[in-house]
Amino acid sequence: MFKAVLFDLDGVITDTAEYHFRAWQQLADKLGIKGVDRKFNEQLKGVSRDDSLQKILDLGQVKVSAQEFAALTKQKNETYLKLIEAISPKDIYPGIQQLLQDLRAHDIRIALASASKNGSFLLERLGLTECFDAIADPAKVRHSKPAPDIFIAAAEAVNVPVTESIGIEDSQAGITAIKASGALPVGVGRADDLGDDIALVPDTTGLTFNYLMSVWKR
Ligand code: B16
Ligand code: MG
Repeated sequence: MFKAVLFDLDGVITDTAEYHFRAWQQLADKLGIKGVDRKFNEQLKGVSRDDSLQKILDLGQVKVSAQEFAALTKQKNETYLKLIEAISPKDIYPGIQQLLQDLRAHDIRIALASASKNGSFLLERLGLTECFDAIADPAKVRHSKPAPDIFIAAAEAVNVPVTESIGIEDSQAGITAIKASGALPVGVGRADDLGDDIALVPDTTGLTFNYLMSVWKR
């Protein structure tokens, strides 16, 4: 039996992936960079704030100074924070609360493995902080997704070997990170985006405790 579940946040627990996308789109528009569409956004999901901006600047072949770079990431975060201003427990994706309860009832550890520096704030706003045994700090890991560091840190934070953990992700970068960590990946999304070599549910209603058990036994 698996001993821990390592959750991504944006796009798995709630729909903030959409707000990250809109905030990046606004910034790209201001910079006159075209092509930050939903397809391109698949490359940004799960990717840190700095790495996301770099990908957008590369797309537009735009170069900025270190100072401008910092100002742009600040601007994006301010836009994002405005977009999530009204977020509340009603925004938790369907099935997530039940899954968290079932995991707790079966004594499975629960950790957050989000790339987002807004992760703790969001869990608080969603009323989910108490449901988590640990929150891995993305500011403290050396390499961000697609590197495995945040998933390894999340498993360590709950004292479970990462190989006895399931990681849940909605992003290409995150699935790569889970695979590299040694945890078992479960994707929320489409095979076209996440690959056809992993357990996949189209949306979070498929993320039941029984489903995770069936995936673990495969
Ligand atoms: P922040 P996740 C990731 O969160 C998002 O998918 C990604 O779009 C975002 O750039 C990254 O967090 C950093 O977020 O700017 O709030 O620190 O999917 O790993 O939960
Ligand atoms: Mg995500």
